[in-house]
Amino acid sequence: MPLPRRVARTVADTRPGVGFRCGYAAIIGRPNVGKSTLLNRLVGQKVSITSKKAQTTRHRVTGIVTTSDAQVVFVDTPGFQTKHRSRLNDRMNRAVTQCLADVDATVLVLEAGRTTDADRAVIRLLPAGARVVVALNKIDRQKDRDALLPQMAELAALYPFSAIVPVSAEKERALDALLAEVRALLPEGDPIFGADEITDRDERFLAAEFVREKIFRLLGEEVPYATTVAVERFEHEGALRRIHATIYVDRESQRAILLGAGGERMKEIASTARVDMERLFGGKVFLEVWVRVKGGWADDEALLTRFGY
Ligand SMILES: Nc1nc2c(ncn2[C@@H]2O[C@H](COP(=O)(O)OP(=O)(O)OP(=O)(O)O)[C@@H](O)[C@H]2O)c(=O)[nH]1
Ligand SMILES: [Mg+2]
Repeated sequence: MPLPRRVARTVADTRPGVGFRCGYAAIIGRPNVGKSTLLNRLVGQKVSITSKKAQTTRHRVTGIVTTSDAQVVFVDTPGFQTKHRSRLNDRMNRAVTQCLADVDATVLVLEAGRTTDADRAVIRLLPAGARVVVALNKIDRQKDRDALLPQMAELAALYPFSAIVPVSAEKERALDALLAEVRALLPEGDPIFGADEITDRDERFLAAEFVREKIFRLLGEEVPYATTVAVERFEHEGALRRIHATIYVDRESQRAILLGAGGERMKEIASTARVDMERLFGGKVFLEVWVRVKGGWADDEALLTRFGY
């Protein structure tokens, strides 16, 4: 799916013209470094799901930031991963490399204080001549700021980065400085999206993602990775949205874990997902969630395509 290059019809609150910059910026990095948290904090709303577990993000998700002098279309990507092989993981890694070729700039997210082999594998993906800003994230965990200097020196030797900015996505520290560095790498041009647009993903996609987020947050280590979510029906009834979602799992035993005793866990997944939907969509949501077993879905090319991967 190519990134759209359309020109917005009406752009309120912005002053396109001389000095206005606009473009796409990929957010890449190994799993769990805080890419999606960073995207959400830059945008000011949750458009990309997050959790403590690695490999939460599975799709390319855009988050649009429009200021008086720039529009940056950030593209969150799945954590690039080198350990587990499945067709799903192959697709996710491919989404990262394709995205790198399509964007004007890249934000490489690393954890402040440590550069791992997995980080170095991501740096090797960077095309020669790419414009890349490093976000050294989670500085709130870092007591000693001087400890970042050797890491910054090592990074500078690995790739000619345009800038290295220590930030905290969660505590919203230095995000303006990061945004300014990204803006400087974009071409001059008019905005692509309207000033009030925050993502190019539709409500149907976001609804499925919010359900998936709760599974990642509420369940243990196994089930989230064996799970995908599809929205089967999405209907508007006046101001009410009526949404029917299905959670697909790999095995029967996982269905029982998802449901929990008396269906309690399922109820919690659905009710917390509904709260997120109502907040983002700005209206009441009726959400019904079913669980189905579809063995081997993560290695079935036809099913992966049907599930939007
Ligand atoms: N302390 C601290 N934690 C953070 C910060 N940013 C993100 N996190 C945490 O890091 C964990 C992973 O965050 P995500 O945003 O889901 O990470 P990701 O890089 O998108 O992960 P994948 O999608 O799995 O590749 C979550 O528990 C976040 O709360 C930060 O600035 N400080
Ligand atoms: Mg993510």
